[in-house]
Amino acid sequence: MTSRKATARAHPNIALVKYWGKRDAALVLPHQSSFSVTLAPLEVTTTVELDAGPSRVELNGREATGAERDRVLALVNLVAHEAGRPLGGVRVVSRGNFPMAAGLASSAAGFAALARATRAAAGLPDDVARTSRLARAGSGSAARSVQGGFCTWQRGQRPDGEDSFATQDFPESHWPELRLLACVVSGAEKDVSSRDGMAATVETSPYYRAWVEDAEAEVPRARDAVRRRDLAALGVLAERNAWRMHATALAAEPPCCYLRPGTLAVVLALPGARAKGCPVYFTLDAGPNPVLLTTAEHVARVEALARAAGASDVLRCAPGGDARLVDGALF
Ligand code: 2P0
Repeated sequence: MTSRKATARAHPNIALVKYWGKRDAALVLPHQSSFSVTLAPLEVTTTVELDAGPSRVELNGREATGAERDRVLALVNLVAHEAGRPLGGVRVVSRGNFPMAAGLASSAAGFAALARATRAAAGLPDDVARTSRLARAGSGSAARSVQGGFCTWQRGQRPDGEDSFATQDFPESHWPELRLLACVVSGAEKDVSSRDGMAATVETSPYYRAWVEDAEAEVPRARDAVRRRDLAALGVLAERNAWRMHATALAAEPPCCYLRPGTLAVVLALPGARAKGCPVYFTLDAGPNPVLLTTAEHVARVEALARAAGASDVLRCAPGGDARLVDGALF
């Protein structure tokens, strides 16, 4: 046994080929593989202390309760199982450095940092596959925030999920000029969570099977575009994958619509910008706020374009590094 307390930091990620739908809700196993890039300088820092008296979980300055707290404690229980001993009550404090209104899931970075820190606090050796599987149990997309750069989360085949985790395809240094601009067009809380939206889509969308087949086939193509640092190829692919995810969700009963007028104002401005020689493409998660892909050279122009189309805030990001242990505990 080494430490009883550890702190880790991880970046959120944005999927270029999205995860949308679980084949096993309890184990968080997806129907299809997905592919993403981490977003620096956005990050979440999480400190975990074991044997800390009654369990307490604090997320972004407030006490977590109910399902949110249960998901954190369930992850700690999985670590106790792997360590082969009880870990006692835990204290968890987690804080992000980016506004929740940006609609970038802090859960991906949060569960990746929690998985990394809890394993370290329990004295378990660093192991990216195990950490990714563990993060996945907290929130699917967190599997892809354990390593930096560009990662694939393989759906896997096994019912126990042991082969469903993310691995890094390219480190952040592979494409340092790539920029991702998170554009805030609406700060309103979404009506339907990703978890509920994807469950409804799996159950009721007549397009769901086509979505799964298409997305699975897009992953190697997206990887190839990144390998070649081909923004146009990646951008076209990211846009069509986002449209297809939303089309599948829109076809659910009742329809699952994450688009808002401000979303369309930004994304419909992009073809005109491209026609004028500005390389810019979008992707869109389960929310109204688009993320724009461009290169360092064009960032100022793309930000101006997004603001002119109505974005109230624009967060400039670039590919980030691995989830890592850090000094500077939060308590
Ligand atoms: C993704 N999203 O691939 C997709 C695209 C949103 C749209 O993963 O239920 O918070 O905890 O596994 O990971 C958001 O869903 O869902 C998500 P759970 P998660 O990034």
